[in-house]
Amino acid sequence: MKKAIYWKIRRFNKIYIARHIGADPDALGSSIGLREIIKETFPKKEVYAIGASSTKFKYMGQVDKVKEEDFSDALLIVLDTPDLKRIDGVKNINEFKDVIKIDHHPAVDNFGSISWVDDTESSVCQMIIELVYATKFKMTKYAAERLFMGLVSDTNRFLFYYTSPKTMSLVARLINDTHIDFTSLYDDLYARPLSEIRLQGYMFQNMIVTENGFAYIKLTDEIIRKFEVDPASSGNLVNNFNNINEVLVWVTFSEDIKQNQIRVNARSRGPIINKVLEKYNGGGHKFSSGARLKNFDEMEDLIKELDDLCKNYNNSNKKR
Ligand SMILES: [Mn+2]
Repeated sequence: MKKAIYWKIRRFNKIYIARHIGADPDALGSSIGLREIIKETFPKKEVYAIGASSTKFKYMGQVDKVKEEDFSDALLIVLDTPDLKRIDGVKNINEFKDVIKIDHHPAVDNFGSISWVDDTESSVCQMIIELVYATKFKMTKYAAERLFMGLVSDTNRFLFYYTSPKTMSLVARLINDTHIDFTSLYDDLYARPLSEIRLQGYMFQNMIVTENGFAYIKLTDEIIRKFEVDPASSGNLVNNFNNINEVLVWVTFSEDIKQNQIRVNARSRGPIINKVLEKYNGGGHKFSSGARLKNFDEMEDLIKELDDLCKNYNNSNKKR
């Protein structure tokens, strides 16, 4: 599989690397990292990392501005994106001559003449490191930093369950080979503005926790503005609510006036939540999913369903 990916990339002179909308460090790190790796290995190729640029994660590197042109002789590589509709910057993958999919989410749409999908992988950054070490691709220090940051971010500093011995050995090899100063990278990844910390305090104080262990917080546009953050970063705070004894599943609902939708970020430390979120224009991993709602009315249905999920989970675990 990895060798086939290498040979396919080798065959194309023009390559576009895409990832999901609402880019996170894994999406940015894998696409920008892979761009640098392909360019280092094949300096004559035209390689672009596409999708909207991210101010929040600008330390991950620059994306390329490309005009919608003729893609008919180009290869498209889609990273970290399980479904066609969430590919950032690509309306129709059929415009490209060929497509490769590399992802660690449970598959939603099957696409690509080569599709390397493995949901036991911690991150797509991990998969790119593996790809380099299994082929003749050349790693660079810049790419290694991006890949390290994406992997660390997606595993929440090696905390999540899909962190494996393979994760650890790949990271050890990466650091050994490239001598990246990895501890200094944490400043970029984890330094946060005071406004966000204050919002987090508000969320801890005001989240509602049901007797079944379901916790949620509704963040209206008014509150998000008051704390001077944006709907995306308020949603990302969901990651800081793990390890609470009384909470099994927790969700943030952030109102996004510009997009006219409610961003839903959900996490779990037991019940499998992605199947529920899929019904609400979303999806993701078993214990980490998201969705988009049209309005706060839809929120009530989702709250009910996730609360019931927790209730059933508690009941079935009691019986054992
Ligand atoms: Mn990812």
